[in-house]
Amino acid sequence: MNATFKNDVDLGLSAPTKYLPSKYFYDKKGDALFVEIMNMPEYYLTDAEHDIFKNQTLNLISALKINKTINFDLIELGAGDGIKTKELLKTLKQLGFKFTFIPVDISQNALNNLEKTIKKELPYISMNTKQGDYFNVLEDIKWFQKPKVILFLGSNIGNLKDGKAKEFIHKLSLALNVNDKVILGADLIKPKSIVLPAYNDSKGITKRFNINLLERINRELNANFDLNNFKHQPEYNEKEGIAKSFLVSTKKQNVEIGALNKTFTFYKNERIHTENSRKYNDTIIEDITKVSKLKIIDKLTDSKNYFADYILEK
Ligand code: AVJ
Repeated sequence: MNATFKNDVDLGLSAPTKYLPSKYFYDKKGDALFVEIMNMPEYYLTDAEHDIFKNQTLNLISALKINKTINFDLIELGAGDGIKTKELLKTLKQLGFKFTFIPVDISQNALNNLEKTIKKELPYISMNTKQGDYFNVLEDIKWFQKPKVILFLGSNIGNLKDGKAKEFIHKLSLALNVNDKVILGADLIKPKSIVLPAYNDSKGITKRFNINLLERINRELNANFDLNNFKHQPEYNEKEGIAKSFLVSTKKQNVEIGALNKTFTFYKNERIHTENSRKYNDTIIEDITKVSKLKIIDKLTDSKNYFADYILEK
């Protein structure tokens, strides 16, 4: 894990246009900041998808067309704090469905937190956690024997460029059997006045989340980033439907990364691209899924029409 982090940091900061992969946001501190992000008023995504899971639980379950007599695996990719999923777990159990909940996350810390809350609040749920990168985990779940329902919520797919997202959906479909289902959460394209504040909140939580990536490099790779010399810069292009986050060097500076034995130079106003958060419409989702064997069989949206959960079937 640390070896790939080190290599990825080296690759990204040596590139002509500097970047860092957004998956490295999620260390212990990043997990806690992301929970804060999900709770802030500007971050409408969580409330919108929660609205679907809370107020349309029965529609969601019937769209999945699950056979009540057969045990299935409910596998969540990128589990987070589970607030939305708990609505589904509770209702499935009440209705007498038989399943094992398998949350997957890159962060073992996030999985431990989730396991604690589920054990406390829904002790009757059978649960196995799995740590790993989404792409790698697909290789393992391919061999699971039971029918599967995959949850890929929160517009987590939005961190992937469309090409990567296609590849991911294709790989996901290869890990599934005929009739298996996917709930794919996608934030919908909407005006900048709504999207941008979600990535530029008034309390500066997103800024801390972004800057934590540099702090993590300082901590884990023995680097000397001066955090005061970088600022958080979010952008949203409404036409493209992509929110992008950058860290901007406020002056010319050198940064040493001990673990790499290298010095990196940042020019004044030079940017490090740290994240893409793609927004969607039906056409984009159709394009991303069409190369795979997954068919869109249903779509649920929240009351404000901000967010959609697409139901895919193999
Ligand atoms: C977890 C990838 C869905 O892109 O909206 C939140 C992460 N980044 N604020 C998103 C995030 C900055 C989030 N996803």
